[in-house]
Amino acid sequence: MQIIDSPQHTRHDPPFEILDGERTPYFEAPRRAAIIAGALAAAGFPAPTAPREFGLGPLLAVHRQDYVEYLERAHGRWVAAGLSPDGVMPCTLPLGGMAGRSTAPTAEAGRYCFDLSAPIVAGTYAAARCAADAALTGAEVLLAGTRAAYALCRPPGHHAMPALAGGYCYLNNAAIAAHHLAAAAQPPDAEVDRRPWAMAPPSVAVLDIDYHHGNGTQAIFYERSDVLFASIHADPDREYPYFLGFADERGAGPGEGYNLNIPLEAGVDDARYLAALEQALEAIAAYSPRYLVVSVGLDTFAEDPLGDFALTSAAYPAIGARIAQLGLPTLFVQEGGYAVEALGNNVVELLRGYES
Ligand code: SP5
Ligand code: ZN
Repeated sequence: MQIIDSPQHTRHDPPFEILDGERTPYFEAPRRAAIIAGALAAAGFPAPTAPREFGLGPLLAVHRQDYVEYLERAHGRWVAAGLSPDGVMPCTLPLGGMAGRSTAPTAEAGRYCFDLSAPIVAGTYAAARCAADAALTGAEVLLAGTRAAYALCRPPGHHAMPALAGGYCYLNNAAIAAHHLAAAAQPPDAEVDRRPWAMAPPSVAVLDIDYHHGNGTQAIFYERSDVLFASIHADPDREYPYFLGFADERGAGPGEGYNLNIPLEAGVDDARYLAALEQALEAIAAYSPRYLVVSVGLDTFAEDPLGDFALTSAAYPAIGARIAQLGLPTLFVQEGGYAVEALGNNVVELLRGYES
């Protein structure tokens, strides 16, 4: 198991977010990554390697260029206009046909963000680029033939849409890595081997085990058949992100049938969760991908302040072991998890379960 960290992450440290109408200290804080890194070291995992820099190319394969350019300039423009140095946050949203053309800093903030949990501070862009590079470095580790890698990405990514930030996410690290793997795997040579199954395109599965639905990853791959997205999460009928993640979202066009959502009720325990995981992994096995990317959220833990599942720490080694049974080269990408006192141990347990 190769570990890749994202050392620029400390530059992203927004003071607050607005949750259910209340100003709240920012849950997705730098100490999360420090705690995970400390727990991995204490458990004897190899020392993390630094990400290599990939440039903009792999980002622009899943994000719109004007959005990435916005992320880079947003904080500077905002502060230059005399707005709060605490960070860029929308306050007027272009919904219901109010498309508009305004280029005001506050208008841009609304155009490129879907909630009040993704403020942009001075170091956000550098941190997000570093996290995406960590995921890409993990993808390269798999392409080089190593069985598994863990990218300690911060900020996380799975809520980030092609041109929208939200839910602590700016660049969709897992989607960027999954696309990189799908693009790198060479299609079989039809001239050499004409068997129908040998002509199938190389493919990647993304398994999202964060408590929240990975709306960004779903949206990015919704019309594609070369990346299967499977997600187990709190039912959006009661939980964030509310507007995506229902079971009837199955993909569209050429991607129809390549999106699997398993929304769950409150109070889900270890056994119930493992049964849902079984369903997701059976779909992934039937798809026969060449690589697996796992969006790892530990906010399924019973003590998590944002979740309502009831998983114990004993669930995580079982989840890791069951994922390992797929026998696929696997890239773990860190997403959420806010019960900080248990977060490091739960990541260690998941990865140990995978390696056992
Ligand atoms: C990466 C990730 O896990 N992002 C999660 C973002 C969740 N933001 C909104 C959460 C809604 C809060 N309502 C529940 C409050 C429970 N006290
Ligand atoms: Zn989450």
